[in-house]
Amino acid sequence: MQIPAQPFPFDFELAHTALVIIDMQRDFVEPGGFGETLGNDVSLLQAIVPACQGVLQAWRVAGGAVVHTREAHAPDLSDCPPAKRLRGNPSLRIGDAGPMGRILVAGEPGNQIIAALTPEPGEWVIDKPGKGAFYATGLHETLQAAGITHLLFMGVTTEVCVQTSMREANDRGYDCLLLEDCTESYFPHFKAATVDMLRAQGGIVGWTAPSSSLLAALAKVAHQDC
Ligand code: C5J
Repeated sequence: MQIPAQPFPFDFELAHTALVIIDMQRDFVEPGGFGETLGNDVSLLQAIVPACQGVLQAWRVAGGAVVHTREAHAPDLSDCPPAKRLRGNPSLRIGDAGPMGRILVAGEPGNQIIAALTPEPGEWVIDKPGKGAFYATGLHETLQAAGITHLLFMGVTTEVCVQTSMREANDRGYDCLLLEDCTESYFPHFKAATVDMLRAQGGIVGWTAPSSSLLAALAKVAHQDC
């Protein structure tokens, strides 16, 4: 399959490609969660949910592999270095009681993936203690065992966990594409800068494309299969 993308068309085989959905968890996306409590406008993140849902649905119909990640720490915070915990907003740190349970702690209500993107059986769900999806998760080994060589990224936030994960993947040899309208930041200028820098210099980290390009390619394949 090939889709129009920047800086040039992106080629991939469905059987060797996974859709990676980064941290679409309630605490970041929903009103009343951690993100909003810190003063962020979560409506920016909520705005991408329909596009993410559309891609996820089409990707599932096509039979592609799906990875969901959550930024999540063990309840005893043994996987949260003080260097991470002690930065951020001192009034609400990782592990503190927040409006939807303990902040970024596995199993808490706010740590769950939003209902619109609930993982289905057979999809990989990765709890990651870092910003990147590859640090201390075994994700690389899982993808290698499944023969995955190409990754399509969606999720939040663009300049933090999405960008970090895409860079980690690029360094491990994956061809990566970011779906531009399926990722967002609390800071729109950070998203814009991230999208620009990822695809700069001939695709130094990877490719970017609107989800409509992917959907059109998937629809074409579905039509050929009929
Ligand atoms: C993510 C964050 N998921 N912004 N986390 O980007 O701290």
